Amino acid sequence: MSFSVPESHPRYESLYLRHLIEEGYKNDITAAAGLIAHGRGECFDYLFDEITQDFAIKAQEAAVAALIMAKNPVLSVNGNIAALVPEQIVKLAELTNAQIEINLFYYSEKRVNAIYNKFKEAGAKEVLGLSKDLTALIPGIDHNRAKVDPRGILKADWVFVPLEDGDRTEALVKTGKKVITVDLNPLSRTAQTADITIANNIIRVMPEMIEIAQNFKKTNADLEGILKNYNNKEILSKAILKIIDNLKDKAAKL
Ligand code: PTJ
Repeated sequence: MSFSVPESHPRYESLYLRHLIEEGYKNDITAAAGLIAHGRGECFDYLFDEITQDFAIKAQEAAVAALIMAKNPVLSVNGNIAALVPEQIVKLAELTNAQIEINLFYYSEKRVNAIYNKFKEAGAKEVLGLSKDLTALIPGIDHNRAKVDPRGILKADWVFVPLEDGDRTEALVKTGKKVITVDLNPLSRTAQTADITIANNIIRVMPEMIEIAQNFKKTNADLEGILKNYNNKEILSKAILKIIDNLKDKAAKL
């Protein structure tokens, strides 16, 4: 499918992202429900003026610090992530020595293979989570998502799970793992359960996290201090208050 919207269109970027998600769907990468999830994300992004807010920068910095310091960091990827930001995931994995593992809510071998190929094309040296490698189980999940690769999520200490549904985050936290999520909805179960919640659009998060990782390395940043001073409840509360204040401001300006 070609994308014919002119760059001069005021909603060009948003429409282009929809196009990527649609293409993903047509190529067996994105689940049908991924289209709905994307629309929900768009709605919350409006409430944040479609820009990275201060609380998101704080969460992104803590997330990068955690991934760099982790013993076994894993970036868990699904169909929406493969459609929107495959190259940036590969880059962040390189910078943080993390593994990339496919883990799908709407599992099918066809989708796993299409997503695997997408990450290989994006330059990934290794991608875990092929169907034949899902030989371990995360307790507390009743569906396919429980199946993981013993080299990846099973032994991970920190797991990055962007655009996630809630029950796996809870199960991962229960097994003692630390979870970083990216979710524009600060009220979602995932957002409320994760150790670090980045309420920002994945399309902005990835390049910003890459830049943060590069800067942290260059400046020898105090990663332990950054992580120690991070308070996710405070960040979530700021995200929710931002929505309230923003709506009040907009209503007052009418
Ligand atoms: O590829 P699969 O089979 O693993 O399925 C992936 C989806 C996303 C369909 C599945 O995990 C799902 O149903 O997720 P949910 O429960 O809809 O949650 C996704 C969350 O991501 C929602 O709270 C959205 O607001 C949020 N979201 C959507 N797009 C973005 C986003 N957050 C950040 N950036 C986005 N671009």
